[in-house]
Amino acid sequence: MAVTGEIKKTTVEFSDFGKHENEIVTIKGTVHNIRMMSDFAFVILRTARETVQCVYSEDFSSYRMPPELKEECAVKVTGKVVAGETREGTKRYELQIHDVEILSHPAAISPVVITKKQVQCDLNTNLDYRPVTLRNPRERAIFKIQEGIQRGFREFLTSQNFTEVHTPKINYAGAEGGTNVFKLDYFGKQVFLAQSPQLYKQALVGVYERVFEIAPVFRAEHHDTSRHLNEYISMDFEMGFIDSFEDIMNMETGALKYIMNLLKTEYANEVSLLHADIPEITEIPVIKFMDAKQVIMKQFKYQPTDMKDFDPAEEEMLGKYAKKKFNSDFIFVTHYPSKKRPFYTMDDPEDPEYTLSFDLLFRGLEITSGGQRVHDYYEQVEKMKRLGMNPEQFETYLMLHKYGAPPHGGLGLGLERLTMHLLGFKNVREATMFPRDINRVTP
Ligand code: AMO
Repeated sequence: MAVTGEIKKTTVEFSDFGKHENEIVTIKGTVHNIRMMSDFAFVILRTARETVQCVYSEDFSSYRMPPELKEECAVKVTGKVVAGETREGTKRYELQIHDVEILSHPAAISPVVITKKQVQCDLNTNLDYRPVTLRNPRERAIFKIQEGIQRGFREFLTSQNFTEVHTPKINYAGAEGGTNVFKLDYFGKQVFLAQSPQLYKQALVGVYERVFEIAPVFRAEHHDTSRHLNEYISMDFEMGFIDSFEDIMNMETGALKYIMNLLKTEYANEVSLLHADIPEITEIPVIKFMDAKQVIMKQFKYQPTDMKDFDPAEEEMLGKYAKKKFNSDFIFVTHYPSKKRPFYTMDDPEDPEYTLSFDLLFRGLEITSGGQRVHDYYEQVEKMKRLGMNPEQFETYLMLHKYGAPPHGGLGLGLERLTMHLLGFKNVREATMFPRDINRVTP
């Protein structure tokens, strides 16, 4: 026997029903729902991205629906494609059932109702039964949208001559500092799970000039909040030969415009199913960190407890400010205080108390951090020492600087956080396929 790579199709896709009007076709899928009426029945078939209405009636054929045909049976349905009309006057195709071949039977009935518009349970139960609850069309649309975001990021950056890379997740050092790093016993040696690809994406600027990565990263967050996960997908890029950190903000704005457009065009069904409010981006306003603090204190009459960072309430205020003043869902905040930014961040030569860095807020939530990096070897070693770090522990990282690095910078964008606010969710777990948090490592 030999295989040729040719994929023979014996069934049709729902998206091709228009080409088969009034023809007999066969389609594969899973029985999502059976609704019995007095003298006919609707069998709703779930396919990869759609639900297909199949109609059973003794008028259509001599086929009789067997009692063992149940929800979640995998089936092959043969029937006639007929066109009906939607309320909007467009054609809606359905299948008049002539025959159903049952390919597999579930062993048990789903523990949660997934056939209604929304999964009928609380978030915790939804997450407990994720392999099943994700079958709900609305639930799975969330992660189709997430696919679109990643695809847009990848397509846009590839068009800008970025190289896609994968960096190790078992690391010799924590990249972001702080205490939220998972320690791992690696054959008797202590290593860490990657908090971000930071050290490697910078190294790769010396190789490819422009790189990006979409991959999981790990943060040992010890608290249970609606915006923190212990494992999340970080969409990172790093680019060399920048003139200033504004180049990075421009690249991100370009990527976001591309992503939103892709969602509107190629994910329209999911966007409509989820009532997603896709933002219009023409330009994104920029405000300096200290000016943002002034806005918070003067316009919102709020007294911050920390003048070096924002708390979630302050981020929300800035979101409102951006909407009201600039009609923008996004706002870049630049020049964060040096004390709050990691060791690789370049200080502002005009005022070293602040950095050439930024965060991007989307509808009042931080979704990105980024900035220009230190590229000079001596400067980086000196900054590490100033921060109480031992440069010898970062010997491989410092090879970039020691053996020559162009001026560069980049950013990290949290996929789940972007999805969360795009879809108007209150909890980041709703935008996470299989969340890991302080209380959850299953399923
Ligand atoms: P930072 O640590 O700010 O920066 O992370 C970047 C973005 O990642 C998301 N994020 C999280 N999402 C869910 N759960 C978490 N626990 C979590 N922590 C962070 C946020 C955040 O804006 N190396 C830098 C990026 C860079 O400068 O290139 C970094 O990782 O959306």
